[in-house]
Amino acid sequence: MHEMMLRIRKFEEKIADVYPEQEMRCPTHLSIGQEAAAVGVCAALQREDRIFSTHRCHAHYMAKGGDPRRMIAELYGKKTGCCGGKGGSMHFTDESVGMMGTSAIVGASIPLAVGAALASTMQGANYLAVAFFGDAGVEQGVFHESLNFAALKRLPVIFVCENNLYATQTPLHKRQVIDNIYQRSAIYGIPGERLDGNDVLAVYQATCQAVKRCRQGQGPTLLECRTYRWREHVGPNYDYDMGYRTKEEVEEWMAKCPVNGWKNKLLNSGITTEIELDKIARKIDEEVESAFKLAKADPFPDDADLLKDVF
Ligand SMILES: Cc1ncc(C[n+]2csc(CCOP(=O)(O)OP(=O)(O)O)c2C)c(N)n1
Repeated sequence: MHEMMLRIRKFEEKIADVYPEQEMRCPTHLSIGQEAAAVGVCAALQREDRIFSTHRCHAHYMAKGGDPRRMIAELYGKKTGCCGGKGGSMHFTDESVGMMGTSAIVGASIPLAVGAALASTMQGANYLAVAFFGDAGVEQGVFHESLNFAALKRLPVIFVCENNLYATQTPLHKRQVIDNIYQRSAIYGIPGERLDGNDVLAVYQATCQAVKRCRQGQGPTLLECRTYRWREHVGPNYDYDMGYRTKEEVEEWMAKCPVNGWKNKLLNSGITTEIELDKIARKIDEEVESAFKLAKADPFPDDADLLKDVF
């Protein structure tokens, strides 16, 4: 889990570094600071399990086993990208690892995951489905319809709300009267839990429980992972100057960095050493360099194929 969180962090930091070069021609929403939710959840899943994501989908794709080299090619709009260069940052799909779809429509991942879980049940298949969504996703009516239906049919679906406290520049308390996302599960008769979304182990353990319930036919679970995005809503920069949050608040959350927090726990418990972790970090640095170099050199889609697989 440490390696995957660090991989996500380093790939996204590199995206932020090169984004101003204007060679990535898609908007990009970074998850720097939120890595533990993606990694903790996906570590509890099997390859055949299916996930659905949002505009902020890089971390989910990598955590589910997606190929970062194909991800970077996608951001550069190249033929070798996970959607042939036609999806860009907000529309990753890769059936080979169960990344079934991402949508920039707030809340859209929720009914899609419920549909996949219904299909799994109807087909007698073993896979379960996960919907990742932000705290604004619960403001969509479809959140309630989906939870109700999934609870009623006891579908194998896990609802994962990454509550980073903001929807673009609007804080949670200006949009919702009560700060109780996880408790909304109760009205549909399913379990709901609030987690420290920066604690990868806590997220992993809660997801394992939810997975168990799905596999035993006990139906859905709602997990609210409290976390924080360090960079601006869309784009590579820090946004202290925008006035909707303070530098102090961002720094407070940076001190709760999910990557460093877990790294320190591993070191303090003697499970690993600085030398081992340095080796992992160097290996990832090489992956990053190679992925960007190859992706930049890759060809764009052929003109004749531009309308293929576009819907
Ligand atoms: C249905 C819909 N309404 C509005 C938007 C514009 N929009 C894009 S992202 C966003 C906020 C998303 O916040 P949240 O779901 O909490 O996710 P986060 O960006 O914090 O990860 C909004 C309102 C949209 N994409 N879709």
